[in-house]
Amino acid sequence: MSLDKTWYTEEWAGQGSAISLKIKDKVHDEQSPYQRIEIYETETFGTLMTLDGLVMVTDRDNFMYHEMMSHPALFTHPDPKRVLVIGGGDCGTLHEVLKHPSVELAEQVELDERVTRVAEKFFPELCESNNDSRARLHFADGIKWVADAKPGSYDVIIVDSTDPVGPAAGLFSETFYKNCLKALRPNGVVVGQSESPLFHADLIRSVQKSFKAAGFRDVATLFFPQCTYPSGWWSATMACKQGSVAQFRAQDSAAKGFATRYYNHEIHAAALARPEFLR
Ligand code: AAT
Repeated sequence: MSLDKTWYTEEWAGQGSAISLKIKDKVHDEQSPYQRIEIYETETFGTLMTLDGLVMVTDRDNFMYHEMMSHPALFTHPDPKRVLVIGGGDCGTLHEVLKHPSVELAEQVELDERVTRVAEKFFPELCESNNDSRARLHFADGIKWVADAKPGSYDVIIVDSTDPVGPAAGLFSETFYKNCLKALRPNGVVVGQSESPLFHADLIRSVQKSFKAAGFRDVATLFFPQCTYPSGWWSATMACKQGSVAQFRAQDSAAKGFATRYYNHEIHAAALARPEFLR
């Protein structure tokens, strides 16, 4: 339901709250085999993509999400060379991953090819690295991809998925995490978007428990702002096969030779601090 037709409104189911963005125009609307993909031009957040009526990405604030989904995991791994991104069809996470010079291969496995094709047209800066010789774009189910992966295929797995309903539900399960553990090399790190700390604390606890039950040695949740996602506050939960997720290459991070707009080594450390209600 919209306030009126110049506003895009996403009601946050069961939370008695919503976000509204003032729109100038709707520039694309299609039903793919998997979901409805809509693109709006907003007054103050640039281009907006929604999937089944839910905000996926806006020009103005996607950097916080994409940077926090990638750099903490990549600076936790001692030497990330082979990276798998599941979902992430707008290619924003892939773009961040490819900023790391150690990365030799970055594979993205997105269910819906149309999300990527539409992003190439409307979010060209997120898709800027799609032709990097290290990037491989596959269009397939990430759950099956990981189940079928050769053991020890990846150093880092990033699960940049939609909310835990429909085809993404299995990306939040212990079985999937077990398959991630198998697909990772010995120093492997996995990170998945884990929804809003304020609205979905139970989901965060269950993701942490499932990573542990799947056999990961250590688990931690990172917290960061994401103003167009439900509650405006978001999380990513990271787990490692060995060592501790609190240990990261802080010096390398401080001396990173690439630009970011949110992430830095201090933000990384701060994002690992747990609010009292989530201890
Ligand atoms: N980069 C921020 C955008 C997303 S979109 C997440 C993507 O996950 C979608 O393009 C969707 O098609 C894809 N996806 C869902 N299930 C699967 C699956 N099983 N295998 C592969 N890809 C999948 C993240 C949005 C966060 C939402 C916040 N409310």
